[in-house]
Amino acid sequence: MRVTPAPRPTLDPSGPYMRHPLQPHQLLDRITRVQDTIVLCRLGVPRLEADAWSMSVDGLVRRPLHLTLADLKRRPRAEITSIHQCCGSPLHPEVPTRRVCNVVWGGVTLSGVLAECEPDPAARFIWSIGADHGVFNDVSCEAYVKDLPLERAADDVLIAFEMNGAPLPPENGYPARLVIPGYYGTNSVKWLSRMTLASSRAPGPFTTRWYNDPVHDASGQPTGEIRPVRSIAPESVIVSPAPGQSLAVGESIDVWGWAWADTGAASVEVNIGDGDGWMPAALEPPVGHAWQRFAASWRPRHRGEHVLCSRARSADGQLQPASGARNEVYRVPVHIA
Ligand SMILES: Nc1nc2c(c(=O)[nH]1)N[C@H]1C(S)=C(S)[C@@H](COP(=O)(O)O)O[C@H]1N2
Ligand SMILES: [Mo]
Repeated sequence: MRVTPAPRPTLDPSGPYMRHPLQPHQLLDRITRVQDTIVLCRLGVPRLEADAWSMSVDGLVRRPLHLTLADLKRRPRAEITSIHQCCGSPLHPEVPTRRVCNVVWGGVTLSGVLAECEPDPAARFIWSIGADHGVFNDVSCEAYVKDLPLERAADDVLIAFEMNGAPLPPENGYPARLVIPGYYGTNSVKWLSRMTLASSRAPGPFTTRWYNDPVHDASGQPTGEIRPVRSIAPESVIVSPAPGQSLAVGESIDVWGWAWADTGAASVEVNIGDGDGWMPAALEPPVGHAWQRFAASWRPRHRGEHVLCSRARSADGQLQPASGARNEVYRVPVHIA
């Protein structure tokens, strides 16, 4: 099955493009402003005109669909608030990048669109094909393609055309993109041109070559198997205090930040580097896939340099690791005067 979109749009810029992300201490807003959201374009930014754009839904379906932006907007509008996180470079999957934001997405549910197409029982994956094309890491790509297991196409997965109530900016996928709350951003294909239902995983470097993690057994040894980078692992960042901040000994300080995980964060502990070890933080309950605020109060007793950090545990029991992973603990050095 060919996955080439036609005709090919102009890319501006062409080639990898990203926006420098906010640092954790800049994540002060619960909902990230659109201009501050992360931007990751592996091949470039297609410049699409809404009037000329449409997407098809085809493959193993009884009724293929052809949807314009007006068609999408005529359907019941759905809205979800969700963390949106890049897993980092597919060439360096263990390096933490902390490219994350929390966004309100508006659009239509993928499940509603799928119900209209009447999928064949043999369909197991939804291939999503973007309008971008080009070269990444010396590999030529006809299009950016990802696949989603059909069982994850629950009611919170959107074909989104809005971010925080406004049309998507070109770099975030205008006119329409996929949004899979709780999955790393790489799965949420921008500039959708086609969705194809298939019985197998999609071919292409972004599914078969990059974005696959080695699986480890209970003792930490690699099993030789790989797992697609999908579900977001538990993570937390301290927003305040900021790195390098000077604090007064004996004064009460509110250590706060955000925690998240695909299954929701169940608990957060903070370590204030004052010899007290890990202590529990107060944590908001999970709501959908939005990030959750945590806070702990601390009265520094010793002058000098301290390193603060936090670690989240997900509802399915995974603990944010100290090192060696994209979700490793984030450390905040502070000075106590
Ligand atoms: N078509 C297409 N979709 C894409 C990408 C891309 O390069 N092309 N990048 C992916 C990656 S790696 C991430 S992290 C998110 C980023 O979405 P954003 O730029 O809107 O934040 O989009 C994903 N969807
Ligand atoms: Mo990404």
